[in-house]
Order: sequence, then structure tokens, then C-alpha cells
Amino acid sequence: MSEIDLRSDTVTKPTDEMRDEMATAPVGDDVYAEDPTINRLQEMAAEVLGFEAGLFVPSGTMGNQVAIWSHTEAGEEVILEGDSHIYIYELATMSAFSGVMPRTIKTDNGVLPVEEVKNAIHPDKYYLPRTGLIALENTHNNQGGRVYPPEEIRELLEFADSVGVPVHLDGARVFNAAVALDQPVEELVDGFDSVMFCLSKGLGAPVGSVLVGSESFIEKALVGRKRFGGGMRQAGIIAAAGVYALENNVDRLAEDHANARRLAGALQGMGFSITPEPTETNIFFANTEEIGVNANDLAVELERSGIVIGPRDGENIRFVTHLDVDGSDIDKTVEAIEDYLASSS
Ligand code: TLP
Repeated sequence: MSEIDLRSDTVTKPTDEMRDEMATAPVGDDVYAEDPTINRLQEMAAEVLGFEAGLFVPSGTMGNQVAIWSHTEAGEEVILEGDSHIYIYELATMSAFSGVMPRTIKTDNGVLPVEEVKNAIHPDKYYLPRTGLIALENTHNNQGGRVYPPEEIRELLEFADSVGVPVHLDGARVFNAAVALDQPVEELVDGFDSVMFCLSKGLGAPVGSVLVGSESFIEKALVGRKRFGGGMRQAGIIAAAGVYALENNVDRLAEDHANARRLAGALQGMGFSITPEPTETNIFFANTEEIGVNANDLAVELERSGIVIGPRDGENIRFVTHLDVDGSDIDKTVEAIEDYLASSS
């Protein structure tokens, strides 16, 4: 029985077509900038996002952290949302490797209010830390794949520009945001100083992310990537999966969003409460409090039918749809959860 894995969009496996591209990709030593497939991916990524240059990195975490290292000086602060991936799941690397301090703003929707960002920037006094960077996340993982409203992005970028602070986007799932808004990704990321996006999530590649920015930023980031241990050699083999993903797997993200919406709707009908409601992209949280079901028990039971879900605790489950989950998998999941609720009531 094939497994239905709803824990994350990181679990996708490369398709035969993607593997063919990987197997036949021309390669060279990337330290000499001689890997044609990496060069192609970097150029493609820069072009699609509307930036001067791109840098292939092994992971989203490395992309974000190399961006922070490249934009900041030790002793500065980075303003970011209190539930952001960079702050919660990246092992305080900004402090450990770049010597900077996070200054978080807690929100209930992942959107940084510009007034609060203004207040978080200290007056220009020699004894107060300078703000080296502001970082946003779109879509917001811990907010259940919420899309950052474009007008809020504009307002924040205008403010940041007026005070000369660069802004980085953790755009691990920025293509999901673009598809959800039916807007070119280039428009959504216009005005950021750097953007990291992941090939290894909804786009279905097994490995890799790309960091884009100006030529001079990417020159610095190249040094950062090496320093962080992410310099690669004939990695065109994996970059080829990224090229394939950008060419073939962007528009289909709409299917993942539709599947998430349908699954969330069915769960809501069973009494789960859903965040965000309505779902916006391929991620949502389902809370079991009102139906009195333990999320961990439900996960154990579903695993017996080959369905893997990711409870955060006894009451909250993150569901993520992706390339390896189709409409019939959603039907099977709904049925299995209905059966569980019927048998445990
Ligand atoms: N997210 C993973 C886990 O780390 C939580 C997931 O399953 O969702 N930015 C955002 C917004 C992310 O969601 C992730 C990964 C990253 C950065 C880091 O990417 P990787 O895992 O490639 O380092």
C-alpha cells in the first residue's frame, strides 16, 4: 500500500521525468562556476524572480542564514516575526554564525505591522544596536500557509527603504503565494533586497533552494555559502531537478491548494477547527479540542492505514498537501478519519 504523507511538502519524491533530467544533466565543478546546469538554474531563478543574480544552496535554512550573514554586521539586530521559521526552526544560527540578535514582533497572522517595525528600530545612538535587516516570510508556515498581503509588503518595503534597512524574504513557498494570488511571482518579490525560495517543497525537487539578489549581494553570499560549508562541486545533478521543477511544477500548485481546501472543509464538517479559515495555500492546522480527540492517537491509528499526519501536540495537527497527494488520497484520508471518529465515539 502506498503511503499518503500529509506531514510536509518536503516529503515529495522525484518523478521518473525529473530523475531522467538529473541523470543526463551536464555538470562541471561549481567552484570554478563551471557547472552548466547550476548556472542555468541560477540564471532562471534570477530571471523568474526579477533579480540580477542567483545562488544555488543546499537548503532553505542555509539560504536564509547566508542572506542574514551577507546583509548584516555582528552586533546588529534583525527584525522578524515571532513565529517565523528563521526565528523558531533555524537553531539561533543568526546569533551563532552571524553574531546578530533577533528582535521579534509577535503577531496573530504573520504580518508585521509597519508601526511596530518603526518602534523596533532604535534611535541613532552609539550605544543602541543598529537594525541590520528586516525579514518577512511568505507564505507563513506557522500561520498555516497564509499569504502575506501584497499591499502590506509594499508598505513595509517603502518604510524600510526610507530608513535604509534591507529586507530579506524567506520565500520558501513564495510560488504558493503567487499561485494563490494569481499574480506573477516577480511582482510579489519586487523591492526585496534578497529572496530565498525552496525547490525542495511544493515544487517537488529532492534538494535545494535558491537565493536571489543583486550581483554584489550574490558575490558576498557566495563567500557566505562557502563559509557555511555549502560550496558544491558537480551538483548540476541536483540543480537539474530544480530546473525541471521551475519548468513543470509551478502552476500545478493550484491543485495542492484545492486539495488542502477540500480536506480542510471535510475536517471542519467533522468538528475540527481549521486555521486559517478559509485555507489559503497548501498548509493548514486542524484543532481537535472541540471533538475531544487526541491528535496523537488519531495519528497512530491513521498510520495503520498508511496515512501519515503531523500532530504538533495532543490537539493540533499540521496538514500539508503536495505533488505526491492527489484527489483520491484526500478521499481516503477523509474516509479514514471519519471511520476513526465513528469508532471512537
Ligand atoms: N520547513 C519545514 C520544517 O523545517 C518546519 C517544513 O516541513 O515546513 N523557511 C520556511 C518557511 C520553511 O517552512 C522551511 C522548512 C525553511 C525555511 C527551511 O528549509 P530547509 O528545510 O530546506 O532548510
